[in-house]
Amino acid sequence: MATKPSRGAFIVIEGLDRSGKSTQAATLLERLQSRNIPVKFHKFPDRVTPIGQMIDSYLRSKSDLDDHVIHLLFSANRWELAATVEQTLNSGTHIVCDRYAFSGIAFTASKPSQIPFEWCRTPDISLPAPDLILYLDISPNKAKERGGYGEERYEQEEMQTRVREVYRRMREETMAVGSNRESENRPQWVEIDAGRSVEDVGKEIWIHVEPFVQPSGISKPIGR
Ligand code: T5A
Ligand code: NA
Repeated sequence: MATKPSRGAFIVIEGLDRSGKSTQAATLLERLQSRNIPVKFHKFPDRVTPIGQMIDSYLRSKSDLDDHVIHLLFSANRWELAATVEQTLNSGTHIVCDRYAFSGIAFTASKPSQIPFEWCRTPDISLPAPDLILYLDISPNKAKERGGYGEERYEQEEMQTRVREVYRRMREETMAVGSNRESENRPQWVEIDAGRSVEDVGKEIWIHVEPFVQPSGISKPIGR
């Protein structure tokens, strides 16, 4: 049994709808578990909680909500689990998380209602920040060819094209070298070509994840 690290790594998988996030999260979990590396899985939206049920109903177009309201519910859904995330990391267990605050910002900021980017960012400020963001990049055209596309509210090509642009902006902002203290603690954002086979994408993900899951653990405090 591997020893528990000082603090676990918070690894987030992001990307357009059908970019393969859930497939890769499952592969990564198996890889970690087969090496006896302690890991817990989260997924947002977590459709099980009372807030998550409202989100689920909205996404399946069974209910309608103002764009601001649904945005705040997505954020509240993350805040519901923030303390658990922190406890898990501090106990030395890693977290693999399928979507996080970046999805929240990218999707709302891409809506026709043109809610300002800064407004979209605000409710998620101070949430535990990931150490590593694995952004699965795919063209909306290619994503569309994959199974199940078009069943939920945001799964249309024009929307996904805008979402991809917002992800690009967030990547640039996250990776920009700043002089402030926060920049020392900024997450690492890696872009992965998700248009390849499940195996190839999985191999590349592992190359980026391995340094974060060493027995020595993560020494820096959890970011915000
Ligand atoms: N949302 C989410 C917000 O608006 N605000 C928020 O704050 C958050 C958190 C639901 C929606 O909510 C929005 C974003 C979304 O529009 P969800 O529950 O994560 O979010 O959506 P799901 O429908 O569960 O997942 P996705 O559509 O995003 O798909 P995945 O997880 O990216 O893709 P996956 O792995 O399920 O694969 C899709 C299909 O492609 C195949 C799979 O077998 C599957 O059939 N596939 C591949 N095919 C070929 N090559 C590969 N490499 C493949 N990888 C997978
Ligand atoms: Na998914």
